This record gives sequence, C-alpha cells and structure tokens, in this order.
Amino acid sequence: MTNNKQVLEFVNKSAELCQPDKIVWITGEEAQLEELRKEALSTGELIKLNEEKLPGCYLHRSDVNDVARVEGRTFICCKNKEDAGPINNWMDPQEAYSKVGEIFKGSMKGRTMYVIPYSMGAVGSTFSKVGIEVTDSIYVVVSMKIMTRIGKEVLDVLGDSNDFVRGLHSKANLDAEKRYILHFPEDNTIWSVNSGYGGNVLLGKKCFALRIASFQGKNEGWMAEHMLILGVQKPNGEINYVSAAFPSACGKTNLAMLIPPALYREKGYKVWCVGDDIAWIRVGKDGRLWAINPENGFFGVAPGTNMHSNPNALLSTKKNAIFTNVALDETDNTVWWEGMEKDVPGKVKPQNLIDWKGNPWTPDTVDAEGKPVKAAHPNSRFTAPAINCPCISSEFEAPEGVPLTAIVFGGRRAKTAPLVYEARDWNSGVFVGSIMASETTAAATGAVGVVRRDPMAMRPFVGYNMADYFAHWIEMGKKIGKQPKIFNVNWFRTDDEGNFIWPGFGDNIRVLDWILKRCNGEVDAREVAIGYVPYAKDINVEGLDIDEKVVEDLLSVDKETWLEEVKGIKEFYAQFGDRLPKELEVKLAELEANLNK
Ligand code: GTP
Ligand code: SPV
Ligand code: MN
Repeated sequence: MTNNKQVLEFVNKSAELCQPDKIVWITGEEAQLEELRKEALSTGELIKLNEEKLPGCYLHRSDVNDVARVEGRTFICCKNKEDAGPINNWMDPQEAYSKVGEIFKGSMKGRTMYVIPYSMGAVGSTFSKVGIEVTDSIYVVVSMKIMTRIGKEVLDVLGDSNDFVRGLHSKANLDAEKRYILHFPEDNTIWSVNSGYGGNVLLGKKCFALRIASFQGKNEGWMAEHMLILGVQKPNGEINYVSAAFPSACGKTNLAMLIPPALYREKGYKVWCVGDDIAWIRVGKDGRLWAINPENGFFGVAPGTNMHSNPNALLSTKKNAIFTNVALDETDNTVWWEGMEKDVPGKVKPQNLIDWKGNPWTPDTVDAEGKPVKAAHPNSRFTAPAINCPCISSEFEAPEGVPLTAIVFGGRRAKTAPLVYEARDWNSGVFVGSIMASETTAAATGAVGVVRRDPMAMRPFVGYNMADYFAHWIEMGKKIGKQPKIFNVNWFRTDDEGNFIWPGFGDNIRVLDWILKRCNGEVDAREVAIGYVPYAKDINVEGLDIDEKVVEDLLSVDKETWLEEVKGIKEFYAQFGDRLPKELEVKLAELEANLNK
C-alpha cells in the first residue's frame, strides 16, 4: 500500500517482534471493515445490535480488569528523567524497549496484525498529523475508523515523509500486571500492551493527540490540549468560539453539545460542536488563537447520557456506533445504562438485562457484599462518528480551525471554586489553569471522588515536564496578538446535603453568555481576590428555580477555604523546584496577598 521505507521498516520490525500469522493493511474501504466486523461477531468480540433501532451499531465488552485508563502504568520514556517531570511516571527508553519488548515478543502468534494508517485532523490539511497504529485487535481497527480518518489516502498524503507517529499495540493476554502504556516522545513512538480499553489502545487519542502532540507542540510552537471546542451562535447570527478544559468525566462532551433552554433558543441562541475532547491550537496569521479538533468521532461517557441531559450525544450514537461495557437489553437487542431512563418519555428502567460483564441483571441484583450492582460500568462509553451529531459545526473540518474568543478551565469542586470567574490577564489565566483541582472520576482506575491537582485537565496527558508545559503556556501568550480571555467554571458546587446547586447541562449557556459578554465588553464584573466574578444580577436565571441569593452563594469566594487552597498550591508547586516559571510564583504570591487584604 506504500513504498515509504520508514513505514515499511516500522511494520516489519513490529512483525518480527510480535510474530503475527499474517499482516493486513487497513485500506479504509467499507468492504474490508465489514469483513472484519463479521469476523469479530463470530468470535464474540463484537455483538450486533438491533439493525432497525441502531443500524450499524455494536456492543463490545472489555475484560473486567480493563475498563479505564491506567495512569499508574502509563510512562513517559525520555532520555532524562527530569524532562518527564515530577508528575509523570518515567522509564529510561532503552530499559523500556527491552523490558516491554519481552512482553511484545511473540504476542501476536496465531493472530493477525492490522496496520492502520490514520490522520489526526482532516487528511492532508496543514494542521494535521499522521500516525500508523499496528494492532492485533479488530475492536481497535473499527474504533479507529470512527475516531480518526484512516486508510490508504493517509499514506498517499504521507508520501516518503518520516513525520509520522509509530504506535504498536497488542492485547497480548490482557495481563494487568504486565500492562504498559509507554510514550517515547523523542522517537515519535507509542507502545501499548496488555490492554483493550479505548483510552489505552486507540493510540491516536490520548497517547498521540495529547502526550506526544503536547511535546511536539512545545518544540514547534503550538498547543495540544484536553479541550472541547464549541461555537455559540448569538441571535444576530454571529458565532464566537470557546475552548474548555475539564478533567476526564467532568462535562466536556456535555458542554460541547449543549442545547440551550427554550428561553435562549427562542431568542436565537444555538451551540455548535467542533470537538468534545481534544484541541490543537495555533497562532493564526491574524495573531489570534485558532483551534482544530484532531478527532473524527466521540468516545463519550455513556452513563447519565439521555434525551434530557444530552440529546445530541445520544442521537450521535443511533447509527454506526460502538458501545463498550454498557448493558444489553435482550428484549429488543438494544443498549442501556444508568441514567438513560429519560430516553423515551415514560419509559421505565428495564427489568431484565445482561450487565456489562455478561451476567443477567435486574434492578435488585446485588454483589457478594449485598451492594447494588450497576448494569453498565461507570466508565462505559460510546464511540460515535462526529458527523452523526445534530449540532456538528460547519467548521468541523475547516483546515485552520476556528478562532478562540475565550478559554475556559473547570473541574469538580464541591466547595472552593465559584460558578465562574475571569482571570485578570493571560498569565493570570495560566495560573488559574495551573492550580486547577478536581475530584477524580471513573475515567481512570483508582479511587473516585478524591480532590487532586489537575492543571489544565492535563495531569495524565502532558508528555513532558509539567513545569515546562506551564512555561510553554506563558511563552504562547507572548506570541498571541489578540489574546482570548481566560475563565474558570465549576458546575459542581454542592449544598449541605451534597446536591448540585447549579442545574448545569443546557443551563450552562447562561454562564457562557456572561463569559462572551465579558469578552465583548458588554458587562461589568466585581473584582475579588481570585479575579473577576459576575454580579449576581448578571447571571440570567429566568425560568430557573433559583433566586439571586443562591447565585450569590454560587459566586462566593470564601477567604479561609482559599487560604487552605493556597497551601495546597504551594505544596503542588514545590515539586517543580526551579523549573516552575517565576511568573506563576508571582501570581501565587499575589493571590495570597489579595486574600489577606
Ligand atoms: P471524558 O470523555 O472522560 O474526557 O469526559 P467529559 O469531560 O467529556 O465528561 P462528560 O461530558 O462525558 O460528563 C461526565 C459526567 O459529568 C456525566 O456523568 C455527566 O452527566 C456529568 N455532567 C456533565 N455536565 C454536567 C453539568 O453541567 N452538571 C452536572 N451536575 N453534571 C454534569
Ligand atoms: C478521558 O479519560 O479523558 C477520556 C476517555 O476522554 S479516554 O480515551 O479513555 O482517555
Ligand atoms: Mn477526555
């Protein structure tokens, strides 16, 4: 399929190591993919769903010990340990190649090795980059088809170039003790073994488009971020684009596909989705920041997705989608997950399902300790083509992307962070991003609900030293002629009973509205220690069961809580030693002084 010597060498070397029975190049043609889906049906790797209700859709179950990203087993393998920084796990590249090479050795015996040429970004566009993933999993092939642009045309565009990311993946025997997700940023190489879970094995996504790309971006003067991109269309037809970084399972897909409440729709507001997880951002000729979504599909969290919370996401999954670790409703061969009740008005929870592990399930099913069992895994996901999304932006494939008016950070904080605040300037915004903290979710293995620092929502995804990543943000600020304003949001403040105070979802347009008004100089704000917060009257709560007093509470900045926060930030910053940009130290000192005023 190609004469590119480097590509051929990479594929041959991979085959020598893994010793597959045969090698199949993925052309991207539908007939080949359909053959592979059929093969996966025969082995049980995929389960065909109801062709009338969910045409072209499949269910996949991963191994029960393999349901989320494994941050503890994810490594950055660069020559100098300091270049990986204190947040990343590090392994010496030579040691990594030889140690994990032993695990890959012969891992594809009796199997087929698939070679997937793929493009992150529209094929052939100047902002796009090419990857080659070699894998022994049909699930990976058919998922990569949805999540990226694959096939021969990618190789045609690559030509003789050596500028491609080499990705080697083998399920091996799914041994969790020998699971490794390795990144060699200096070699443009990714090795993933003993996993079949999306985030660990769809190598174009987190591994390439964030970990490797963030390193490339630092060297080449652009940014790879864990951000959604959306356009807000105002009644006059003007569209402003916003990118937003929230940690995993903290609301990016939901915000990216937001449907405004009736009040806003009637006025003419509409939200367009450009991307729901990753943004590649560059300074355009006009000096503004321009962002593309390098992906071609959504790998979204299933639980909680319903026709009320996120109809656009649910509708995106109605054809040619793959569901992973959700429940199967055998009565009509469709899928189900917790929080889908509102899918069909009046539809009640199904009584008899097959749960994500393949066991019979009823709402009364309990585990050995008597605890209720979930039908779908909390990190069960759908893989859906972006073109299925009813609100996909007309600029989705625009080669240079869309210009950013605002950048938003956010996380899950029960108390500290107000509903929204604005940073004073670019460097203050970088500081706001760098001090982000959020409660952990089911998207990664480990405890859920523990607050941890997750700067720019990139803690698990920066492919180099986090301090240098902060410095890169500051450097980028100097290159941008017209800097977007930077904000922080928190949809997750809770009352004393632990209930979310802010309604969230579609009503988040009320906050976006304020953000854009600030960008256009249409509304005043109140200066507080951490930046600017809205006057309560300026957050439109018309039609909500919330009064101005509640909004004031949502916007409050508690001095004692924030002084505690400062302590946590100091501890976090201390790990970076001299490598931490001075600009951030200055901002932290300013914050502390402001709080003590
Ligand atoms: P990744 O795909 O892991 O990067 O996640 P994501 O950031 O795209 O998160 P997603 O939009 O899938 O939301 C994850 C969870 O947060 C779901 O359970 C949602 O129901 C919940 N959620 C999203 N937006 C809101 C909101 O505005 N308010 C509240 N309370 N919950 C929300
Ligand atoms: C995330 O965890 O941030 C995801 C899903 O978007 S994964 O692809 O598994 O990383
Ligand atoms: Mn994500």
